[in-house]
Amino acid sequence: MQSVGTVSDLHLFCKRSRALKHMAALDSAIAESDVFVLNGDVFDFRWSVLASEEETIDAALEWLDGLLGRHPDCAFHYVLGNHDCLRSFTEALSEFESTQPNLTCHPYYLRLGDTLFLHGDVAMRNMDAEGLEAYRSFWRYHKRKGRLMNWVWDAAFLLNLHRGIHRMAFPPQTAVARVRHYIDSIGEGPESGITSVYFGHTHMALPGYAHEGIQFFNGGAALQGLEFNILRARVSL
Ligand SMILES: [Mn+2]
Repeated sequence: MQSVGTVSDLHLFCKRSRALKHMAALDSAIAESDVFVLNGDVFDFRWSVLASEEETIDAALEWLDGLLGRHPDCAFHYVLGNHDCLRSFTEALSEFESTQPNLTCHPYYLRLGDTLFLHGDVAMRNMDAEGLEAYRSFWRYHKRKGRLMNWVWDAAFLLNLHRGIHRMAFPPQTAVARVRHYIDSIGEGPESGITSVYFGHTHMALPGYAHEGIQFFNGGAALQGLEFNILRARVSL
């Protein structure tokens, strides 16, 4: 058994992110983990408050460098999400990865023994690998949103509308069935020995949702007004 921790949807650099409040908890969780999975949307290039894309890339790598440096004995995995799969960032990240002994990056998913980690943007609709590729191709070249849209979302968060929006878009049964559809399509379903799946993206915390032989877990999101959990898995390798 290995102690594996995971977190998703920190949305660092988005004004509505509350991730910085959770840094001490994140460091403690990593200190107790042999393996730690960053499960996508760690950084938010769509809503970055920094001056430019380049500045956001630099700040993201600096943040990662600090994190990896503080925990040299932990094996980190970074599974990309839709908000951090920007081509310019993933190119810089892959160069950075080659200089880091304890970091491995994964564009779509990571399997550790009987457990699968994926960001969860496959919950948008029923997707196979090709469908996810099509969805991601939009985000790879996505430009940062301007002040007006940022203001609209600020207002939605103030009024707490975002909670209802996520709840309506992703009822647990629907989200989990779509994630299941994807993992079956890539041959990583229960027949292949998978028993647990960790995903994020939907911003709806799931403490363990049983669906046809698999337990699904979601830590929620470190955004204003939403439930957020750093999760711990016991993975048989
Ligand atoms: Mn996402």
